[in-house]
Amino acid sequence: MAKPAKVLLNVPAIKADFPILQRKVRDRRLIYLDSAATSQKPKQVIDATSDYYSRYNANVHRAIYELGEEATREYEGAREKIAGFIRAKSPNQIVFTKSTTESLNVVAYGYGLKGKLQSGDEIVGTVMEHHSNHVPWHFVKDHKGAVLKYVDVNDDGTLRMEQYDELLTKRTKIVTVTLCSNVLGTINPVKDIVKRAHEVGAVCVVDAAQAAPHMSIDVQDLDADFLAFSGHKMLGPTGIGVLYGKPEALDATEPLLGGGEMIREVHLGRASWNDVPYRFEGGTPNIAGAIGLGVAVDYLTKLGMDAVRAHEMEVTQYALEKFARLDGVHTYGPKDVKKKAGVLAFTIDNAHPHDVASILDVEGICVRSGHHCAQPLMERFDLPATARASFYVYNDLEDVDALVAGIKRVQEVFA
Ligand code: C6P
Repeated sequence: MAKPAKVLLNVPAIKADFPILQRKVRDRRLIYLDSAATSQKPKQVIDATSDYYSRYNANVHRAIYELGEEATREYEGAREKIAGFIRAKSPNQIVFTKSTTESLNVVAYGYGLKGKLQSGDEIVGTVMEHHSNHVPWHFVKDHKGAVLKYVDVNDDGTLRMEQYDELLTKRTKIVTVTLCSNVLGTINPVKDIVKRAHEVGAVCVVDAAQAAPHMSIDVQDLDADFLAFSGHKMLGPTGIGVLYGKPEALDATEPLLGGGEMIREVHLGRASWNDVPYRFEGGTPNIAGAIGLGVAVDYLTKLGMDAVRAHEMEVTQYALEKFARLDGVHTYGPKDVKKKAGVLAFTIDNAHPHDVASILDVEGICVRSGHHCAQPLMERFDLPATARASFYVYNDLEDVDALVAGIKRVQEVFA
């Protein structure tokens, strides 16, 4: 029997809000441990998107009739909620994109490639970034001659912070880092990294894809210049993401997409841009997605982000203790839950991670296996792949117990 959780979140009540968690997989209770890939959605979010389509579907910022005004009000209302959620000074600092990937590409293209960077200027990333925070900077290297440098990771999965002392120079123009690793779960000291970037006159671009869903973020306190996250990992719909930027950083960024809504005036052969954030939202946006994300933010706010984080710390701590007692099972990343989010990458001796995930699937347990779109990190740890369990608000200690029982089953198969 799992020990009862401290009452941080009312998990049974939360589970009841998620229609998918009521279904069975292979005749077993669904145990969803892949929220780092994408979270499940509560009925409040599902209803909000369907309500938009069934009651007030119209384009935004274009129509003066009632439906159009209603859609615009809800879409802009979502922007305000998201600004409040990350404590941005103004909703105008919130750009809707389709994902973290798009947000980071907007910055790499518009600030890096088309912005003020010169050949030989340096971009400092880290070895633990997701491919979305590697590849866009490769474009800046390939097309602008920027030089890429990386901070390495200690064996315990924390960043080698002392390397910033050597890597940050007057040539550094961009420092980029993930707030939380999608493999190791490491929560990085981003406030300190932003400060160091500013000391050499660089901007800091923060990937908050794995942080925004799980902990409270204060962009003013972090002092980040840009910060990116995705709606679908934080109970919201797929196809909606956010780019936060300081006004001066967004002003210095060229738009990636040209088209409707992002312009002030268009003449044959020339055009001028609309104000931020609309300058970055060319074309009809994902209106239902933005509205759904606004409702996801309401849901998380009601739970309280500090309670969300405390709950996940408890589940992760419990999992780490249980895993430590399993012979032949290895976990990666910090063991101290104060430095780690609810992401647990693991390997089992003599079992390929894909086989681990397949056997767990038979038990109704969803975990991800593979390189987790973090190949440079896997190379650093000399691992071809790992399995990965990741926890969210609807997971409890019983889910961890089921995972541990599933791992024992895997070990029996490969004994
Ligand atoms: N990581 C995972 O299973 P998108 O796909 O654009 O919503 O998010 C990209 C992304 C960027 N940064 C980090 C730290 C991420 O974890 C992700 C997405 C998922 O780990 C899917 S690969």
